[in-house]
Amino acid sequence: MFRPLHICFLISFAFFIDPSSQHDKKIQMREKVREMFYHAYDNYMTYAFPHDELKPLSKSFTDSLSELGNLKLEHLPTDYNGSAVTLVESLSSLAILGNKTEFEKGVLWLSENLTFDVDVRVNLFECNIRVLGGLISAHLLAIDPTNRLIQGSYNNQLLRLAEDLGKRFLPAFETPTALPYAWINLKNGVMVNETTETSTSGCGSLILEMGALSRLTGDPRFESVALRALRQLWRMRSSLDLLGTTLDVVTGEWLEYSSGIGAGVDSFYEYLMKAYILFGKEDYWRMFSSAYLASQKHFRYGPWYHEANMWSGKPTYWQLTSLQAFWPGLQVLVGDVAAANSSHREFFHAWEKFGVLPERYLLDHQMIHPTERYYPLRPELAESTFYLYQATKDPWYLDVGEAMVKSLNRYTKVAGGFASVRDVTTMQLEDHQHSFFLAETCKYLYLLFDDSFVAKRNYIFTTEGHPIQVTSSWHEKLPESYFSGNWTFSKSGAWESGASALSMKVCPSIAPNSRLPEQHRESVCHVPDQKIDHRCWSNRECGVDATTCRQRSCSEVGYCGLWNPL
Ligand code: DMJ
Repeated sequence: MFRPLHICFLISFAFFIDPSSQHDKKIQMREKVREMFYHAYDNYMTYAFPHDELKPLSKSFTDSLSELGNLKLEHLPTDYNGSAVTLVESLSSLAILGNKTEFEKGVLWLSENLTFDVDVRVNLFECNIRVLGGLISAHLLAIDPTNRLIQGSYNNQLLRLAEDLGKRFLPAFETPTALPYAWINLKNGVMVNETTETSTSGCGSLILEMGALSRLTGDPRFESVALRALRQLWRMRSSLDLLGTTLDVVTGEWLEYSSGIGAGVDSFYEYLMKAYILFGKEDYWRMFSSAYLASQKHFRYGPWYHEANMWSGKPTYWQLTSLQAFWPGLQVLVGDVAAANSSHREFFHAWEKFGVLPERYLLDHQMIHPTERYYPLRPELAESTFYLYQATKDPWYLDVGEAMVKSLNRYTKVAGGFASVRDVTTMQLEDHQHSFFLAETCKYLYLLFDDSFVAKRNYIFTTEGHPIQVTSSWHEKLPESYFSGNWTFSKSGAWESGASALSMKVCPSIAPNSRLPEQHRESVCHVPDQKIDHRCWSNRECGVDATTCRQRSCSEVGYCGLWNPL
């Protein structure tokens, strides 16, 4: 039976040898990213810590853990000093950068000072991925004997904090549908007249952190509520296996029928796949494969993804959004490397065109969205670039990373840190350095140029970029030998075929072509582009698209793709 390629992808980290020409460049770029990280981190520590996030233009702070709920500072208790969200978010990156001293300092400070007994309303999803995920990942890194990040002074304090936070989440799940409220007051539970509206990603992407918390504490409640919510969400899918974007947690009714792979839904797909990798339950795989197939059938248009109505499958919005750029990374885990590559090129093309990625680009009008013109230092393109480089070792992805590093330094670096871009057409800046810049953007760029942290080890990264090691004791199927060097699958080179059974299933079956041996085809109609990097001078060099079976053409900038409308 088909198995996705994530297993061999994960264990293939160690088996590539870099030509020496790439080696020097990677070291040089790695050091540039290290500088970026510390410029952002040091400024946060100087001007914002222990508050949540840095305002790099005014060299001040914002308590975003609560502002994630649009709650402004005046609604906060006057003695509230924030929850050091950026420090929590930075720990796993500090570990990856090998800074044991700063990691240890951060862990000990949080152990002594962090409290969740505060009268603050927070967004469950954001607090889960940033704070709970950050604490769990840092705890796992702190107790990992191979890292030796902490010298004797660590007694599971971060895990105790995570457990306390997890317990404060539990009242959110007390709804008639088992779907959690989107907002929770950390001290008082669900507030009177709390909104009952949430999003698919909001209630469908809690399982990695809550599942890990249960495995680590032995308290099954965290995993159980997150799984119950996920199953309920899946039961609400349409006959096309599509979900909407927003819903009501009390009535269980969909509020927004249109959805895609971006905002409001994105990490729902990601967590089904990653939960399968981390816990090995067939259930996750069954849900993921149906959801993924539906996304390919109903959202994919060549290398792009539009939105569609969950009941009819009819396209609704034709937009490329910055959040969608995580999708190629997910596709690498699935084994759809060719599809990942073609979409990734589109996102990078947009990055090159504007200098950074605009939040929303209207594909049908070929213009940036009139109001969503910002780039808040998002990590998704760097994340996909890292995965694609790991899967292919194509040096082109290093060039992509280099271009991104250049743009970030050129447009967003200021004396007080890195600032978000308010408008990508003018590069006017905004006074905010989001914590995910340290948790994800810098981390994925660093890992692109130096993957020693993941070499010979199997991690999944949460949607906020926090690593959690895949361990056989949490996994329903992994044999003990999985970690000790059973590399036969990757050594056989089977991963290289680039096609997965999933992509075969979504591709229509028409007459086979003979240009390519069976094992190198993505589908029976697939004719590959002449050049492996899809570059071209003319249409003659372009093949037939695997999913739609339509002839690809050469774009103005010299890439094969489905550029002509139907
Ligand atoms: C991050 O907080 C997470 O990756 C989340 O899933 C959505 N995207 C933001 C950063 O863009």
